[in-house]
Amino acid sequence: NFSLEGRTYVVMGVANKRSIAWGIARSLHEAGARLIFTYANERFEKPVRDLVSTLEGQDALFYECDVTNDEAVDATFQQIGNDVGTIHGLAHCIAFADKEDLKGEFVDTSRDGYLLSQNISAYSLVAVTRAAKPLMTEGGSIVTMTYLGGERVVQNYNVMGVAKASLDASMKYLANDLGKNNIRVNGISAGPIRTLSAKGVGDFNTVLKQIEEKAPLRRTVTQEEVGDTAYYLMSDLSRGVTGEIIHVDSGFNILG
Ligand code: 0WD
Repeated sequence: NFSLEGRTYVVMGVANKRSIAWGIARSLHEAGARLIFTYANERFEKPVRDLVSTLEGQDALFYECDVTNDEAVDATFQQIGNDVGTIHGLAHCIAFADKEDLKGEFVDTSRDGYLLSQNISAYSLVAVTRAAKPLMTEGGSIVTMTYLGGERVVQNYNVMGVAKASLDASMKYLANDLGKNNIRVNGISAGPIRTLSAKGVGDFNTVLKQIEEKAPLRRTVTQEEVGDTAYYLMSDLSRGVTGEIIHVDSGFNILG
């Protein structure tokens, strides 16, 4: 039985209906999960609540959580613990870099720009995993969102590629630490999808077109397809899988 009925998952990073986090939320909802949403600041509260109100029968909870602030992260998960007790997993769908660092040459990246993207896009996984761990008393599954630009050079991805490399390595070290608690940690490497964050990447349309022309499946992927892989990673179907990166990218990563 691979239903998520009776399980609770935290989804971090819904900004709007195009967000990958929203695709994940819908897949987990359809599998019967109870959902908890966190957003970076109060600006996102109403839009996120409005979106979630479209999920029939979902008794969701909402919390503000700026992942750059350790106290905020700890306080959020403490509050979640008080409100629901045990959680069974967490979807980390958060990244940020200055737009000016997502074009031109990587060599021009400033120290501040580099550290900012590492802070929000990579260290945040460590901080939220540490805070969520005490709530995963029955074991659990943590899923983070990564991209091919962390494995090899992708034009314009620059500072975010380096942040994803750091995120990927952090995911593996966390998987090693938390395995003894029966908590699995994995990444989904999604192909390019048009979202708010993707707007910041220079020449994104060319990236999408390249997938349509060259990827084995000859099409881009959807938030729903990423969501269903997250569902697999949250469910017991994937119980032997940890420290892994699954590419949901129409096969683009196999090309030389
Ligand atoms: O092509 C794509 N869209 C891909 C995205 C391909 C492969 C991977 N990804 C990754 C992204 O790098 C990111 O890790 O998927 C994840 C989700 O990205 P998304 O769905 O493309 O982007 P979006 O809908 O913009 O959500 C990202 C959210 C932020 O939205 P805002 O509007 O605030 O930029 O990350 C969150 C925020 O909700 N976020 C934060 N959350 C908490 N604290 C923070 C913060 N400090 N900063 C950003």
